Amino acid sequence: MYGTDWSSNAFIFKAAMDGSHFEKIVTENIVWPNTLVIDQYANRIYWADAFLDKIESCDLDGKNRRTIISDPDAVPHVFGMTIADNFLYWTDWTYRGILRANKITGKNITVLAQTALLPYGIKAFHQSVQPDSENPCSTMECSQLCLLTNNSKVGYCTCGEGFELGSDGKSCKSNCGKNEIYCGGSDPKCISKKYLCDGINHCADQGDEKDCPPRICLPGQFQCHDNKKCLDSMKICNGNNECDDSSDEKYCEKNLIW
Ligand SMILES: [Ca+2]
Ligand SMILES: [Ca+2]
Repeated sequence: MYGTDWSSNAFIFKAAMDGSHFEKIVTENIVWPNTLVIDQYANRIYWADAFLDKIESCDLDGKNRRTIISDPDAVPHVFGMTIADNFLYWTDWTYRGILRANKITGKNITVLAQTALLPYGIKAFHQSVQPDSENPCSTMECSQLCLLTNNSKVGYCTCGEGFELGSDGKSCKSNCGKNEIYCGGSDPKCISKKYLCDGINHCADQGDEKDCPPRICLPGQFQCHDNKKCLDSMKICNGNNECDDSSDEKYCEKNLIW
């Protein structure tokens, strides 16, 4: 996968589909990389910089960088971009429109349509931009996640936070912390005990709202476990014991997983 980052030191990165092998491949002369697109046939990436008013391209390792268009009048504020055949198509906030140009020369810039509001993303839908390829995950029967390594022909099973992989290498077992409860149903996960009996269903199987004392508080409010007080959620884990039984400060050290 490829992505852009808009931090004070903007960059373009590549990484394997499991997040490993992260590498910044473009770090210089880049400010507001709004959009990035892969030309799968030419093995190149294209991006638009809305601060530098440029569209640039490089190969999949960040080498052989080329400027395709550098012209504040032609590309004043690109937002989204896509590629099909020999053309780059993009949206521009200053033009409020959809434009295109030759992807190699950057020439023949044409306004294809104007939009009433600011245009955001743009995608090309065609068989040619979604070529068939083998998906190693399709036969692996992972119960939660299947991730590709940097070798796109190899996948492996893994589990979301709060779970660990079973000995069969496919199934996932819950591994909740002591201040968490296990949520079952269609979206299995671990959640903090803070969300037990707060009047809002956090678990797909509603397990966090079963067998609760009668609610006297509004949904989303924390009901002290002695059922004497209702607290706004901001008062949970704020370091002050607002409940007489301190139950608002009981389950606080573990990070939350929604
Ligand atoms: Ca709840
Ligand atoms: Ca508190």
